[in-house]
Amino acid sequence: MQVYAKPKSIKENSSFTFCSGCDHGLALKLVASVIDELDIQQDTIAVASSGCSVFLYNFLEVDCIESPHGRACAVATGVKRAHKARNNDKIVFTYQGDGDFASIGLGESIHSALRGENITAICINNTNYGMTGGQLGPTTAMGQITTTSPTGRNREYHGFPIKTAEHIALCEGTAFSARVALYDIKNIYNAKNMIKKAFEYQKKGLGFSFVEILSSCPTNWKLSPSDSHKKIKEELTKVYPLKVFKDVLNG
Ligand SMILES: Cc1ncc(C[n+]2csc(CCOP(=O)(O)OP(=O)(O)O)c2C)c(N)n1
Ligand code: SF4
Ligand SMILES: [Mg+2]
Repeated sequence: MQVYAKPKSIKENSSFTFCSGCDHGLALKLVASVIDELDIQQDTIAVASSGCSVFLYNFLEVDCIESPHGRACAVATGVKRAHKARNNDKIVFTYQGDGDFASIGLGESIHSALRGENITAICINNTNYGMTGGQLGPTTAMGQITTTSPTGRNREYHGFPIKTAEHIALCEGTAFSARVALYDIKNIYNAKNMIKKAFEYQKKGLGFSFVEILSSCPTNWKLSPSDSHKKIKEELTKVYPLKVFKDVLNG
């Protein structure tokens, strides 16, 4: 299993333009490795959205389509269904931020899962609106300081964060829902396996598959890359446990 070699599904001569230490690059590399391993590069369509995840189309060597903020699962639904109707089934996946998937696009996301759309959604949960300057997002943890919660998220003013993978698992149309992280080698390998499983379940036609990736945003967290991973390991996994929440083929 290759993790560090350049996958074929990453564009030649491209170098990631994410901030130093950002997990977006690693997450994209894992997605590309899975596409290579499943030999589906020619049959895959990626749906990008707004936020730092949008740059996927600069790096992934697969067909990509851009969607408005939050609407990736709706666009993916249309792309998947239109190809299927022409007997030209494709592997269709979204690559979205937490603000995108779980706030502005929550309706599209949940209803795609409820309908059991046979697509895969990958959500990069960096606990803030990264691209726009680190504002409080739906997944900002209690007490977490952001540019719009300078004294920390609190129950009275902001309410509680959403546990996305758990919510998606509750939808009857969901075939697979898991949360992973990328702070060490063991977790990186596990993340890759979970992404692979999500794509395989789509290939089998089992329904909506979802992987939430706990990811670093060193720039907005104002932490070094290694302290960002420490924060994920020691703080965020307590709020957001790393787990498979639903797997229709394994109980
Ligand atoms: C309809 C709409 N509203 C707001 C924006 C501005 N906007 C662009 S990126 C972004 C934040 C994205 O945050 P997230 O989805 O968590 O992705 P991240 O950058 O953290 O990876 C916002 C609010 C937009 N592009 N379109
Ligand atoms: S703002 Fe955050 S999520 Fe966006 S590229 Fe920089 S570190 Fe990554
Ligand atoms: Mg985000």
